Amino acid sequence: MSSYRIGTLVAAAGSGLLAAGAGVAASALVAASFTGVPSPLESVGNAVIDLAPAVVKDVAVETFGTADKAVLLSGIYLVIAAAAALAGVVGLRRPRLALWMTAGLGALAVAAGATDRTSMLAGPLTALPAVVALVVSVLTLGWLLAVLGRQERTDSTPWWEPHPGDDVGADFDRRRFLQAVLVTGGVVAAAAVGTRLLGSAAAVASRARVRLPPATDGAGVVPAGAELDVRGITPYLTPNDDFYRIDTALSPPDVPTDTWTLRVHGMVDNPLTLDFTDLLRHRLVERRITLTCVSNEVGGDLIGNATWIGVPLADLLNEAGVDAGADALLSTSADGFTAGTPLAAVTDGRDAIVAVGMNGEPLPIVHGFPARMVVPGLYGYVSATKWVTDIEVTRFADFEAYWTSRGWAEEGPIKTAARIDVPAAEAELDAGRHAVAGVAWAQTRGIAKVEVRVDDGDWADARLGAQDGQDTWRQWVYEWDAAPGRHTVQVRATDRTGSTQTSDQAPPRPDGATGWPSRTVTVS
Ligand SMILES: Nc1nc2c(c(=O)[nH]1)N[C@H]1C(S)=C(S)[C@@H](COP(=O)(O)O)O[C@H]1N2
Ligand SMILES: [Mo]
Repeated sequence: MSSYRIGTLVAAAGSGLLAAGAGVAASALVAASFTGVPSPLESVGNAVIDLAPAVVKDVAVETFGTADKAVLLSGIYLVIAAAAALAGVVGLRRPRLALWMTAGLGALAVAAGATDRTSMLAGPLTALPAVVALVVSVLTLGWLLAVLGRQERTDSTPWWEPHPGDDVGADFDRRRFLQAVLVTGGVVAAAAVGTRLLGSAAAVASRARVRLPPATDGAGVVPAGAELDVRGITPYLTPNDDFYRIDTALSPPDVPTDTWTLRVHGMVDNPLTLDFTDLLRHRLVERRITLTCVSNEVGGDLIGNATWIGVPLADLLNEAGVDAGADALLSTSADGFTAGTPLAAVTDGRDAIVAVGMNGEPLPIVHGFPARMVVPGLYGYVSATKWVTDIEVTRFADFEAYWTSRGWAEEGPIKTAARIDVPAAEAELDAGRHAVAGVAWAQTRGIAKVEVRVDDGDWADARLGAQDGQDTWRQWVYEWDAAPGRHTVQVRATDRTGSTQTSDQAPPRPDGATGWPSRTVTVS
């Protein structure tokens, strides 16, 4: 068996890669030139996320944390690159087969694009960017193979066994091929730059124009003493850039205020459709509320505390007039995410809001611009819909929301919990006084007590930061006189209903992790 020359293989595989690159880049540009339309690559990623069994998703999140999306995208890139390079090599003897392979890849993208729930295009148009990917990559590969002088071989030799003469030979027009490579590469680069510029351009420009009116009902200043003077403790208020993010879609939808509306409908007397100006004409309240993710592990950092400005959800529901018999809100985002929230949690007097501001700014794009829900006391997956466009008053019996259809509990009240911020795990400390400190939360109930113990000794009360609201976390600190040796410190919180964080260890699924956080350190 003879083999191809290296130069031939590089030219062929490179042609495959360039063709796929052209398809991906052109289609991303087409997608970015619409508002709220994912690129086919993102659609494939979204399809993988939606189709992946829950176990796989859990393992991915556990292994890669919030980098799981980047890992997924890189994986998709690698698979496409491998398939594209292979198609190029196949094209040496079987150009037609290579084009079919490329079209097959494109067809997968078309399927993912057509079914992408995050797309704001409707009907057959949804698949448009992916169709562009298919057409551009097939045409580009056909062209590059032609420049390489490839002819269809009809003999029965399989494509991986080269015949004499299959190699790119002396008759090969090297200059013409290099020109073709440069042209294609240039188009790919230009498309990539254009895509970057277009990205969430509409939402970014729209956000820059938003001026939020002051809240009629402010949050007041943070009480003195809510922020403890302890090095390494989590700041009382989380800056927007440090706020954790959980998204089911690969990139945030592009939702400028002028295309945004919020529908409140379903089991109501007067369905509402509000545009952004209508929404801002309502009573605006400002509240500090700690948001928590159900996926947060014991001691984890999927939690943040912010000052939100928004319209009380109860006001909107009163305006719409809720029918007796409804027990749930089904909220939907511009990117197709859904959450089911107990109606009672929104009408029992707590500060559930449709938020438009976060820490004194319009909502950041990634945190739901122009509007999101925030409901104190409920994990985000059942309440905190970002880019919210639709709130249906309904019954739990009549729907399944995004995460509840994937094995998570229908209702997600936040569990009472504490977290240790300092000392760091496996820290090496000098003997003497050290702060053991962190945050504790029990939204809507409030934190009454945090206790610390060392090496299974007696529980001792930590000092609490001043009480702000019941809906925010509370800092705590315990002054520990550390003796030499290896020690484990543990912490547990008690809320104002008297219920203490349980020692039973449970994973996040289905309704939130439990257990006492601990840190082991060495003192010398
Ligand atoms: N549209 C949309 N809204 C969403 C989500 C999402 O994936 N998409 N994730 C939810 C989850 S699980 C949580 S914990 C919070 C996180 O909000 P953040 O990303 O602003 O911190 O948003 C909720 N709202
Ligand atoms: Mo979450």
